[in-house]
Amino acid sequence: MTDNSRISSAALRSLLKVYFIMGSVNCRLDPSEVLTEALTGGITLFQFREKGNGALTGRGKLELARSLMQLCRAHGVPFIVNDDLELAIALDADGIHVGQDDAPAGMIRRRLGAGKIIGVSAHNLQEAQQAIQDGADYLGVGPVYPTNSKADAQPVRGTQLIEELRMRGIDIPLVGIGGITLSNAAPVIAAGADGISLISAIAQADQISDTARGFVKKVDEELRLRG
Ligand code: 3NM
Repeated sequence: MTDNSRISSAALRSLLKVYFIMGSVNCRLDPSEVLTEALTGGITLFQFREKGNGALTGRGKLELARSLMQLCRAHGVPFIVNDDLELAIALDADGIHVGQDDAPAGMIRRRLGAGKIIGVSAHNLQEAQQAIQDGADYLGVGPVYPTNSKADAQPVRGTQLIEELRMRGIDIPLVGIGGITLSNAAPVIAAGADGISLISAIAQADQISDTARGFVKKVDEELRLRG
């Protein structure tokens, strides 16, 4: 994205449909191969999240990030960096996703620039309201279902939190995250999410591109049903 104006909600909602998150520790195959397959399958947004036991740091992390960003660029899919503001700036990434312990979105935007996408994880109504006030572009809401991909995950919320946020008039673009698979994705969209965010269901799939394609189809169907 070369434009320096803030992304519209409509554009962001469609980018959030199938939001794949991954780092080297999540992959059985080479990360570039995993991401290439996922892009071929039609993922709509990608987040580089290099975290957990054995995660790369320093130069190795930077080099992997750069090569994954190039793959995203070649497919026209925006590249979001998890947490690491300096990395996002160094790469001129398309955006950043931060948690509750990180700097507020407004402060991040001043460093990154107006045109970048800023996502914030929210686990309750108050965190969602605060993130919106701070200037987040979208929320990640979870964990919807039990997950093995995040060591410090909060208690499972089911789809109720998403429903509650929508019922209270929170209209910001939003994805559900945590333990989402092809067989439990539909209720996340029915609850009011614009999309789903996943690590293991895609990164660990036997047929990565077919699986990603399946998620795109499922989300499109559910969005149509929701009307
Ligand atoms: N954030 P999987 S749950 C990165 O609740 C992350 O904020 C969560 O991985 C949150 O799709 C989660 O393999 C892990 O369950 C998602």
